[in-house]
Amino acid sequence: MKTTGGSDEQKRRAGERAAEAVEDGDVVGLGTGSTAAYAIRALGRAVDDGLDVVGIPTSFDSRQLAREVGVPVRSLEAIEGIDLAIDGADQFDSQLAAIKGGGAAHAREKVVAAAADRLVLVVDPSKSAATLTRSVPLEVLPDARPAVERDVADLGGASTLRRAERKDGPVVTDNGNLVLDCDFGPIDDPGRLASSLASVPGVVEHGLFVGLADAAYVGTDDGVEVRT
Ligand code: ABF
Repeated sequence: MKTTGGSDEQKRRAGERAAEAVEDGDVVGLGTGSTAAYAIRALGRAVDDGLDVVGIPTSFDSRQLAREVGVPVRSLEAIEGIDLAIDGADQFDSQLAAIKGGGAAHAREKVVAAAADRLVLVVDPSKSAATLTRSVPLEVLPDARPAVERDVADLGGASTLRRAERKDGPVVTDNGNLVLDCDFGPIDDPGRLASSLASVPGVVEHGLFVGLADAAYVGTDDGVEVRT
């Protein structure tokens, strides 16, 4: 997966600090992306040392990684709740509203985040913004794409179909859908845009996470800054 922004060391610090917050017996949401991957690897080492956890993957990739490093996984439908979800973000603001979906996994990421008692974002400083400005990913039913593009335009956005980097064709999500990256310019009211996007028929899920995150662990060059 393409990674953005900060250094691997910053990402590693953020991910590993979040893994330290996991307690024995926890059910943990396992996020997607390069920063969350550091948390999953750290959890694997903790499991080797005797930590008892169950991981709930947010994507095919996070499931594969968890299996490789020895974190026991279960599916979301098999559990009753999640203690802590650890996940990356593409951009976040001072209210901890976030744009996610750079890895095309935001639908399951949001379900896992909503089911969790706590969501910790693991990020590097390049993700921090006073106002959210990045394109908002929409997971869209393939047949609904033209209709969704028209509705996005009515909301003041410009959509671009996400294309696969190494293949000739669109990105297809783990759920068999397409991704539209929608540029709304600076997003002054993320909550209002989130409500509008949630009501567009054919949008399976949008990548605005508002009121879900409890903390952001920001990996820096010499430590981790915890924002709440
Ligand atoms: C997932 O991976 C996404 O929601 C977000 O788009 C991306 C962040 O990746 P990285 O940590 O590699 O920047 O969490």
